[in-house]
Amino acid sequence: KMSLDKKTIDRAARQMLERTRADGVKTVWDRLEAQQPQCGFGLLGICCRNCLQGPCRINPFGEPSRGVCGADADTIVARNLLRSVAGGTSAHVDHAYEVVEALDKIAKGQIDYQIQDEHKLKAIATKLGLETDQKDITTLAGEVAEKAFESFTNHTSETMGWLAAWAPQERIDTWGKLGVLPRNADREIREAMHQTTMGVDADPINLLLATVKQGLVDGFAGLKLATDIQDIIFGTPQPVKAETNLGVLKADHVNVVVHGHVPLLSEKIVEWCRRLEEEAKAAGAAGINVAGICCTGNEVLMRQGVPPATNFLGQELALATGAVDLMVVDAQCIMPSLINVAQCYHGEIVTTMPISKIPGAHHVPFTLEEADQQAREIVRRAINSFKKRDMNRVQIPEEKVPIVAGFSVEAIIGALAKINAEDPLKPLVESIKNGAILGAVGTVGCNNVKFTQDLVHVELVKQLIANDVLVVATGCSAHALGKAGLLHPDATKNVAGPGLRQVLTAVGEAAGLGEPLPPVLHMGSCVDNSRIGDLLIALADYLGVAVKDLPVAASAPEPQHEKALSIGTWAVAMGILTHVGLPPHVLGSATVSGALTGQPVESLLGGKFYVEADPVKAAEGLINHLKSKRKALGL
Ligand code: NFS
Ligand code: SF4
Repeated sequence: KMSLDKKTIDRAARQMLERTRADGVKTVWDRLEAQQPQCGFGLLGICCRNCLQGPCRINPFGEPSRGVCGADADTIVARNLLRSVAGGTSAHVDHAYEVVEALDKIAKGQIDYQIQDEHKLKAIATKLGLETDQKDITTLAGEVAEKAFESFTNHTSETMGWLAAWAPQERIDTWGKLGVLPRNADREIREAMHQTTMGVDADPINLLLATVKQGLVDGFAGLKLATDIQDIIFGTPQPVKAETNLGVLKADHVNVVVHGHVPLLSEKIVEWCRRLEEEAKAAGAAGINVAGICCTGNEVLMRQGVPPATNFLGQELALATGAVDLMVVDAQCIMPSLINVAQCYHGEIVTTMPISKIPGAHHVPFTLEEADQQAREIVRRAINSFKKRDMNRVQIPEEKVPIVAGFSVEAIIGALAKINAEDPLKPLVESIKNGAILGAVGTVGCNNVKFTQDLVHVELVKQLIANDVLVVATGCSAHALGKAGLLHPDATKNVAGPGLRQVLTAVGEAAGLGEPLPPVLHMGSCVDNSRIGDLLIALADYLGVAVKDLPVAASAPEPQHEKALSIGTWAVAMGILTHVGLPPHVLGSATVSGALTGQPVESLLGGKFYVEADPVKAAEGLINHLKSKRKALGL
């Protein structure tokens, strides 16, 4: 049996794992164990079941070397990878589509959501080439929504609008030469499904190029589009203080947990938790406490200061506290096992989307038109559930750690403007030039149960910041770093290297915070990786160089979801070295894995994948990369 300290570095999680073990409740760690040994063909990516003549599998050491149709390992691996990346892309694009639909309905006056950031709406409209003068906000919102819809579905073969408006010309030229400029998201995702069906594409390189195209669809029609529209509707984040880990749950409160990704629902839940306080008090609670899990947790943290309870691997453990009265989910990263854990302890699981149901959950079909009624109904169910809670079975770990989040690009530039109002990027760029800051790394993505939870995120980032690397984080990585205390000014004092500490202290003081900025800037959810992209594009533009030449890198230390693959592909397509703690299932093809991590992809795009499971070695590798980029720039 695996020991608890091999499962997680999070003390609250360990406490809950002791509890589930004592109670005989299975968790994701037990199920991983039950799956051993995992299928070697699957791990290598050399099984195919794309047609009914299969399933076929390739013997990595000899025969058979081809499937029934004649497809070899290179074809099968590349085809499987393209399908996975298209899967991740489709998740982000569908998410983006939903928020665009909301913007469109706001413009038509059909739903009870407001536009919180008119300034951003105008900025985006201008970038899209729309006339903004003398137009009222709703008209403009309708026009922006229309433009956004075109990026999903236009009927021409022109390049996807959201990409054309925001990608640097140098990249557009590079992608154009490779023939990977996407037309529109729906068409490209459909094409990827077609391309990978039986008897279509057998050329691994052609399949890899199609994979790059999916990465661009994800980056621009998924991530960027979702963030832009969410900022318009819900506001652009500004620095916010909160606490994180399971200790944010409150024994005497009704505890509502929002889990999933799309803020359309979670924002309304947060609002109704505030509005129904009195009903909760009448039911004997001290009030309503709302906490977040996974990326929708990040969305409501960034904009509303809602405390994140835990990240991906902690979702079952939150229920094991016996204190969660209701967990409401939308889509993505939701383990079906939640139902069993809730049944053993307490709490109701509520699903809300037509595409995302779980047997045993209560389903409330959430619609934009009736969002308020449905959110109210869900929060009332939570109050009812609280009444049924057995207080003797409540066990909430004490761990809660203070964090600062909310670092949109606008917020970062706002802080820097306090040092130099005319030229806000200058202080940051000067600090990079003079070596006080060595470079920047974005750590993003998931937990994966194959790793000790949070270990790779935390140890990697400690090394980076100690070596004066500025870290920006999103997704479950940001959660992991928050629980470890790295999203807090104290970490600047205690962990950051001297150069980084001095810069963050100066910015913090100038911005009137009375303390340094944290060494890790929490930039939001996984779709908010687009914020990192925006920041890099702005920095490159300022310096007059290409993004691929900046001393920066990306890392998904513990990747799990197909979305992590599509985000990583986008990052590599942007020209960024992208570290992953674990490779996708491609090792069965030397052609494919070699191309992704070597010269072929790097020479074409400027970026490539870098696989390293050991966080200390990975930090070393990333730091060496930053140094070589500095050298090439003459720094
Ligand atoms: Ni990103 Fe977020 Fe977490 Fe991974 Fe899942 S919640 S969208 S996919 S596991 S970081
Ligand atoms: Fe086998 Fe080819 Fe069918 Fe795949 S497409 S299952 S390799 S016959």
